[in-house]
Amino acid sequence: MEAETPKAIFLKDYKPSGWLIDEVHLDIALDPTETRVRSRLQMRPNPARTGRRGPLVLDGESLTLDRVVLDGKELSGKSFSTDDNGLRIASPPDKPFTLEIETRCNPSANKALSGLYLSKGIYCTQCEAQGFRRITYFLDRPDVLAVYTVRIEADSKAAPVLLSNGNPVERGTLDRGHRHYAIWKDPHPKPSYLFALVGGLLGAITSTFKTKSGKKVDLSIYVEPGKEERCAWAMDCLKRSMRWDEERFGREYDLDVFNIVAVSDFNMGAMENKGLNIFNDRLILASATTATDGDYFNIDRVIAHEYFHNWTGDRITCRDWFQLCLKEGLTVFRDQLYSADHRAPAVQRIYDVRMLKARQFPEDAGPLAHPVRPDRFIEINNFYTSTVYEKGAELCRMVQTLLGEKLFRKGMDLYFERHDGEAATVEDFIQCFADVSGRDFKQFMTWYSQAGTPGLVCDLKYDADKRTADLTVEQVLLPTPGQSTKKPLQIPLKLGLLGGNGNDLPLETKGPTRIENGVLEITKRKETFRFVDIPSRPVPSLLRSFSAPVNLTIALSDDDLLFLMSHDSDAFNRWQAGQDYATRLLVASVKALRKDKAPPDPSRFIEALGEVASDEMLEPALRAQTLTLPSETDLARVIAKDIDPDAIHKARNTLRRKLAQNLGARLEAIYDDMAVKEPYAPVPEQIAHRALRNSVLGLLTARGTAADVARAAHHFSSASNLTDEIAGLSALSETRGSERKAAFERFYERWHDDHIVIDHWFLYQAAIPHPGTLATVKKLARHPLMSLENPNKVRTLIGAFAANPVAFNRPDGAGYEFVAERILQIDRFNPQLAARLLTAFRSWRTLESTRRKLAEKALKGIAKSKPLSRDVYEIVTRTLE
Ligand code: 0A1
Ligand code: ZN
Repeated sequence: MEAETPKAIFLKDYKPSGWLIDEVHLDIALDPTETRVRSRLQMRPNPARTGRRGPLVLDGESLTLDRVVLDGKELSGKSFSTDDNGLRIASPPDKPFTLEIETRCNPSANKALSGLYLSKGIYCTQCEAQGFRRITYFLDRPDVLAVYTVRIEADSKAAPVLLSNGNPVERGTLDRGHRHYAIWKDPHPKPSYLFALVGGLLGAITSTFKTKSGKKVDLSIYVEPGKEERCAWAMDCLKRSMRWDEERFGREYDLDVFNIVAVSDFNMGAMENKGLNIFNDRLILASATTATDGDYFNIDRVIAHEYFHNWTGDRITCRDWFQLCLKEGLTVFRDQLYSADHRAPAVQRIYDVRMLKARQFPEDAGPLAHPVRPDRFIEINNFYTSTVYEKGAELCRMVQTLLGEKLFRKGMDLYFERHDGEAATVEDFIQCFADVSGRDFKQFMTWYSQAGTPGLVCDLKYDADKRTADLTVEQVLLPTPGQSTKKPLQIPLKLGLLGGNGNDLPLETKGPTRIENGVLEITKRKETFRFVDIPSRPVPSLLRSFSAPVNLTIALSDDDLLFLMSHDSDAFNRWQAGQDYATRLLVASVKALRKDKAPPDPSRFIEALGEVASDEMLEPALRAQTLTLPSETDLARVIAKDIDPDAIHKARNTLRRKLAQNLGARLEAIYDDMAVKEPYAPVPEQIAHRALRNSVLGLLTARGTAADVARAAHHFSSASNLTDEIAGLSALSETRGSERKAAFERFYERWHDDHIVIDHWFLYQAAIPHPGTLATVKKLARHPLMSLENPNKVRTLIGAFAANPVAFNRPDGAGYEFVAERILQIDRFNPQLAARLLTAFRSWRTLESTRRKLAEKALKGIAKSKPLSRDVYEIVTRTLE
């Protein structure tokens, strides 16, 4: 908690560290309340740091200091001092020296889950971004790379498993077997944020992997004893990830062992500590009855992500925290490519884009907008955002689109070769692509420094006499906080022009326009491109595969959209056309509702959707995506101001009901056709069938006849896997009868002993789109299985409630008040989690005035509370600015 107003740190102030640490020896004696840490550091002045060096300041927080020894001599109290932020040694030698420090910390008291803490009796660490300083005094910054040797000592019974980074070196017993120790050595220099340690009573599954050069690697996944059987999928994902990185990027693993540990209390999804990844257990444990297809997919994606960090993050790390996207954007891009190789690429792209638009676009359009590489922060933990991760990935993808896959790979090879073992910058990364291609990336760099989603306003004019089509493209770059004027960007616009029969016309441009593989390069604020030899008025298909993170506008008629829905050769854009049509109808319906007017007639859209849904030539996964209407949050984003969440909900639900009423027989046929007869397996074909069948189930249940509700109830109770069970529960959660209550009761009885599965029970109750949900959530907040100290539980109940547009935005403001109170409560012990929850308020200014005022009142209440963490202080002030 901060006594003074917290201060921002700026990218422009970056300076290399005055000292370097080459070697670290840690000796850690684990104890629940008094863990002793002895650290021996081989240090030297940094030759890269010119000018006066001053005192040596080591970062440290919540530590008890017992001893400081410099080159073998214990320092007296006069030669050093400590405060809340660290240890200061007044005059360190101007040559290499050894510094020994002995401290204690208290893992049981650590509810912030940063540093060393206990999760259900397991000692574990989380050091990114600045958790290492809560374990020992250190130069806790990513550009200080050292080789670590770690000795861990603990009670043999309480912590039979002792793990750290790198390779195991030695283990042994002490105190007649009551205590024991293990020594680990990591030969790869790494920054402190990649340090990890685990100690506890854990079960494990093991396997081996042979790398492409024939080296054997021992793989282990450690979990709560008794849950080993649920690790098979995670192990399979790990091996596929290891193989994939060899084949796709030529990256081989570089230690004798690779360990994964699953813990229940974790602030994020997982962490890429060198050779010892630590995971939120919901992203490891899976079985047919305890994990949904979505869970299986996320496990695969996150295991891959953390594994890929071994090269993009660990071997090459970040010079400073402003460069976070260097490892995160690139690693997300790599995990997206991996996922795309495991399912239909268009389905993966739809998934990526849905996520980007749902999470990043609202961030970029609101008070928390920041560049992919921010230039200032108060608390770095507030910048693990969708902008850094997902938009960061889009920037890497654009580099690939501009260069083509081959050159992109060449650039990546150069990056690995040139910067291995270094702490690099975004400039270093982009330079590699400039060097392999001979192209200039100067304008491209603006993507890293300029916040906000560019608008791309397009217009196509056809001239039948000249047989030309003129495409005008204008970039609309609105101001964002701290950036009032913007520069035009370099935008790869992938496109096609569809002729009368639906085929792509050859793209011939006039003049020096760059168009390669259907990609037009936009560089100016406004520009017109002429396509020649066009026999008849074409229908434009723009931004194919979502080739850039922009908001596209082009005036297309309903007929054009229907034409694209059925003919576009780009599967992504075929789906997009359906979404655009639905959005158009829904936005018009919301307007009509608020003016008491009749909504537009959706029958042509419904008919077209029916065609796509039952088109057996189309992959079921794509059909399922097409049947999923834009979410209420998507619609709010498009409407952008004076938002009435109730009207949006009503418009969307009405369209869903009409869809089911008009397409009833067809949907019922799909429901029957898509039933999976084989035993459950998380394979693409089954997943796609379940996805289509379950989205149809949702629509049919929205129709609301007794038979529809009975279908959902039967779907729920007869399910043989969690995917179907949850689909049934979710469908019933929006109905009003006794079936809903019975289903939630039954689910509770069945799963109350499983701390992961029961989260669905909390979540689906918190997500019911009704003002009464607040009362339910208040009651659930007092449920014995609920705990604000567990981040998953907070996200699943409070987070899901805050993401429920109708309930959170109750017109009386009680939803805001409830969430604001929880934020303040959580901020006392877990600032990161509190600050993340607070981002639920980020779109408050777009609400209609009554709600806007109430949200503002709740935010101001948070802002004036004392004490506030740096984390919450930063988010609340930016949100209100
Ligand atoms: N680097 C991890 C994410 C992560 C970030 C911060 C954490 O604690 C504050 C934990 C994990 C990743 O990208 O997976
Ligand atoms: Zn990551």
